[in-house]
Amino acid sequence: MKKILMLLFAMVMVFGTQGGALAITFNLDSCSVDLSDTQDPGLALYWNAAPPQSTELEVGDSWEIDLGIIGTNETWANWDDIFWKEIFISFEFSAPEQVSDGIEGRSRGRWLVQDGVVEWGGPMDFHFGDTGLFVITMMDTPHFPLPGSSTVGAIIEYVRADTQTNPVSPVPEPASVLLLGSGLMGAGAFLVRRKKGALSA
Ligand SMILES: [Ca+2]
Repeated sequence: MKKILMLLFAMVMVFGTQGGALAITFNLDSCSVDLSDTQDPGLALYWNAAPPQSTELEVGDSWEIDLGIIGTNETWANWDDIFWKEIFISFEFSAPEQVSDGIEGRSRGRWLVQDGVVEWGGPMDFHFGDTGLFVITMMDTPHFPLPGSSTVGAIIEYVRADTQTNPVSPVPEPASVLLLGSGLMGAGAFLVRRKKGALSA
């Protein structure tokens, strides 16, 4: 009996530490767009940032988020509006650690179609800790009406864990250990009963 319990304990230790929870928290505290064109000449834009957002991601997960709204109050794209103007979106994360960086973009109005366009560079790598990496890919806004606005979205992909904060042997998930443990205990009880049965036979 003691041997079986030791075996069960060993199995829980070995299997329980594999496939543990590697999810970490991402806190996007703020996201601001630096507009070089808020007045004429150029398509005068405004930016309304979404409130702070947070989620849990495991390596390989993607997080699709709306960062805010970009738009214009101009009613007509004139000649001054059709030239590309630089814009810059900057991100402030408080988790997985204090990271701040940004992505360049550009905007303009189109005279023939009479609409607004926003394009972004990227994808952009965001490093954290020793080896941690997530990537932000901005989604372009190919069209918004004049006057009008469009939601600015992005995809945040958690690419690689940080070995410092997420060591190779993670703490096992309580639920999975409990499940595995109870399954093994059941198997153990079966073995004990069989052994007893064999003795009494
Ligand atoms: Ca203008």
